[in-house]
Order: sequence, then structure tokens, then C-alpha cells
Amino acid sequence: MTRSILILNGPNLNLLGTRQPEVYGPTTLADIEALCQAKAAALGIHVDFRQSNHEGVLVDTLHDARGKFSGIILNAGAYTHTSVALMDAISSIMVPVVELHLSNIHAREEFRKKSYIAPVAVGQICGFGAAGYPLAIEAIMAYIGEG
Ligand code: CA2
Repeated sequence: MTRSILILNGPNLNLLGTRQPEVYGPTTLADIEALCQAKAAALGIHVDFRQSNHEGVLVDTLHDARGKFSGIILNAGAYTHTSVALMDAISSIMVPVVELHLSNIHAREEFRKKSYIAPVAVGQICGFGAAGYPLAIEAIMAYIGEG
């Protein structure tokens, strides 16, 4: 059966490539989805790529992932640093999650060093810009045993 991976992006990531390119790079979210779909095709897997600016929609999407996806790659954006709701949702679904960030959150402001996702994720990739997305696909596939 073809493995399905959910790539879920949080608030403001729809603005990528349009503002603050010095922090997040020139790549748009559509460019990143194309990178992910190319990686998925090379690995023979299915990738569902989504974005929402709403915490509750992200929680609902995580709940709905149970039984549908073998793994999740989550760039929760700023909710990474605030959301107990996302942390609890990840804990409840029994689907492995790789935490992903474009920037190195540990080399930025103090408040970005705290992640509510990290304790419930299988691992974290950050600081590699858009290239982190295909790296995260490799990481989740290795974790679930199809790497
Ligand atoms: O580095 C990452 O991927 C982040 O998750 C991005 C979030 C930030 O709050 C996290 O600390 C780290 C912000 C995404 C906002 O993206 C923008 C893109 C263009 C213009 C403005 C914001």
C-alpha cells in the first residue's frame, strides 16, 4: 500500500517568499510543495500538503490524520512556541510527527527556543530553509521503516 504523509504548515507560512526573505528565504510555499511532491514521487509515496492560519483548524487536521497518514511533518509556525493545544493533539493521535522549521529557532529570539511540539515529536529539523522539507520526508520515512 502507498504510504501517505501529511505536511502541515501553520500561521503566516502562506506569506513565504513575499516578505522577510532575509529570514525565511525567497522560496514560496507553492515552491516548497513542488519540492515535496518531487521528493514524494522519487520515494513512491503520497504527500498531502496543507496550510492554515487557525490553531483550531490545525488541531482538527491533526485529529483527522489518525488512520489516514503514516506520519506527519509539522511546521507549526509561531504556534510552536505557544500551543498546548497542538501538543495535546499530537499526544492523542498516535501518528509520528517530525517538527520542522525553516529557520534555526535556537539561534533566534529567546521565545523561539521554547517548543511545545518538541517533547511530543520524534525529532526536529530546523535551520535548513526549504531544503528541510525533503529532509523531513526522508526522516519520517526512515522513522516509520520505509526509509
Ligand atoms: O522557521 C520557521 O519555519 C518558523 O516556524 C516560522 C514562523 C516562526 O514564528 C517560527 O518561530 C519559526 C513564522 C512563519 C512566518 O512566515 C513569514 C513568511 C513571510 C513573511 C512573514 C512571515
